[in-house]
Amino acid sequence: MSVAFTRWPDDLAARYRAAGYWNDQPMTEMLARQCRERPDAPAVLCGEREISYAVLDRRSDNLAAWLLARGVARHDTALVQLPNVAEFYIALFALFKIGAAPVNALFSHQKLELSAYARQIQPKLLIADRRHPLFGNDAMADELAAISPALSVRLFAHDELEAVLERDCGGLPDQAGPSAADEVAFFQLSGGSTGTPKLIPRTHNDYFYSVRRSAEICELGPHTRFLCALPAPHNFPLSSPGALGVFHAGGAVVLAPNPEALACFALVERHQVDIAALVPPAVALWLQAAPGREAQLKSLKLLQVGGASFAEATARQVPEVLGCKLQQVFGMAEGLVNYTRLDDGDDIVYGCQGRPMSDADEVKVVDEAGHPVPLGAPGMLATRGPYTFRGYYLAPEHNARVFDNEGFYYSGDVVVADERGYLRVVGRVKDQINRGGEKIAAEEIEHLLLQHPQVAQAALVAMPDAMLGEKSCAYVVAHEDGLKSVALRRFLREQGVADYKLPDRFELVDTLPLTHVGKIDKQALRGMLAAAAGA
Ligand code: AMP
Ligand code: DBH
Repeated sequence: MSVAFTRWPDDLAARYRAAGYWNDQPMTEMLARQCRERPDAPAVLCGEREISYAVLDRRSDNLAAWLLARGVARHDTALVQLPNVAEFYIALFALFKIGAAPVNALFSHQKLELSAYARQIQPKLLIADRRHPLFGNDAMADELAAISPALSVRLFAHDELEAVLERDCGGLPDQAGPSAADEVAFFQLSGGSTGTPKLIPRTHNDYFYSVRRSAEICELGPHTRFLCALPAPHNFPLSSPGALGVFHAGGAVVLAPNPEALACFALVERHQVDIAALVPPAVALWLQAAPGREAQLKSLKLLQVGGASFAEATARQVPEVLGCKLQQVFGMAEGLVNYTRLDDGDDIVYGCQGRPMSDADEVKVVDEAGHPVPLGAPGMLATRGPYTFRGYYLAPEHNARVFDNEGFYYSGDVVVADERGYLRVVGRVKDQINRGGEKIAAEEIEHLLLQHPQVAQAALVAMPDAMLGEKSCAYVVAHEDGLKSVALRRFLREQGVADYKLPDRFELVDTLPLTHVGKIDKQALRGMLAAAAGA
């Protein structure tokens, strides 16, 4: 049986096909085409390794055949956690080739996140890395197998996986073949605003379109050398236009383990990188490190910045200090991606977050009652289109809250639109902290804190931070005096939550402010933090 998910209504699906947005091809097609046109061109540059399209294809065949022989097949699911290494893309294509749909967890994810994903997709396959602290021994894999009784195949980097990729399978067996283009290709991760991390089903049709259109807007081609320094599974460096956009265009992806400036500058110089994607805090580090090192960055033509609010004053420094053009990107793993265009004027490029990439993106900016606000006024962003999902996986109640009856998704962003459709992100209504592009669902951390025997009440809110834009602060009411923030931090870590979700600060208080309906007044808490920061 295929993976169940909320589909687009027939009339819209027909329209997206008729307009050519959906072309009913699986994403394996981009690799097949490069293997015909430029098999020996580099696809991935990773450390000292240069992996050509032919090798990417052959190694993903080898893995696909190995998986098929072990019973992993069409419509199965997989949990994959790899760092920024070539094997990430090899595994992705291998899974596409056999029609198995992965969740690609971030390498920073820990027990809680992985368990939550496993619970939802019930994977048959686990691909993980022995160098991750969770997978040094088999305890975590066993735990995942207890959550997902279907989990029968495990494969680990840094030894076994590479051996499987090297073992020549002599061509894919007949039963191989991707899932239909209108079925789930993989699950993207949501930054979330609820207690459990949510999954976003992405089909070949919708994702491939977003990749093709993104590659076109960013003018990628066989000349492209794209630096992927953000976590590879993230929607931005994967698809906006990201690595998949590069593969579609026949260029090469240069992998960096992280956005650290000096190491990235060296890679830019060595591989003549012309486009890179960063979150705002990483840009700040690059801006600091660049003076005196301009020569290393000479090949860089375009810096894409997205994931969190980018201050206009910082944005304006990009061309002068880094010697390249800026493109702002406002996207979401759920779908809609906005870009400033390469030929947009300065006021647009520095002053807003771009406009939707597709003519078929429908965007509404509405008030609390769902009525459109006047142009230029702030309102909630709602959207639907050929690559915006129609529902989180297995989350009917949450879906009922974030979709309206026309199928528009409410992203939780507050935006201002101008008459040309350009958007400025000015606020947020979702209960989320955006820590320099890493999203934290307040509720997830509050639930964990409430499991501590000493904690009576907990509220996580954003506090302004010069570097990250926002950090997180946990307000906690304890049952008794004497509870320490170190104990709370240790408790959260023991629960197995990713480090970036650990509160940057704890405030132990006697009471929490309440709204007139008796809910915790986060607005007031944020006000208290802002006042403290201003003082
Ligand atoms: P996610 O749902 O985890 O993929 O995160 C997407 C969210 O990140 C958006 O809904 C925005 O809240 C935020 N975001 C992404 N890009 C930008 C940007 N350029 N400026 C401000 N916020 C952004
Ligand atoms: O933050 C994001 O999720 C994001 C940012 C830029 C994204 O998903 C994207 C571009 O595609």
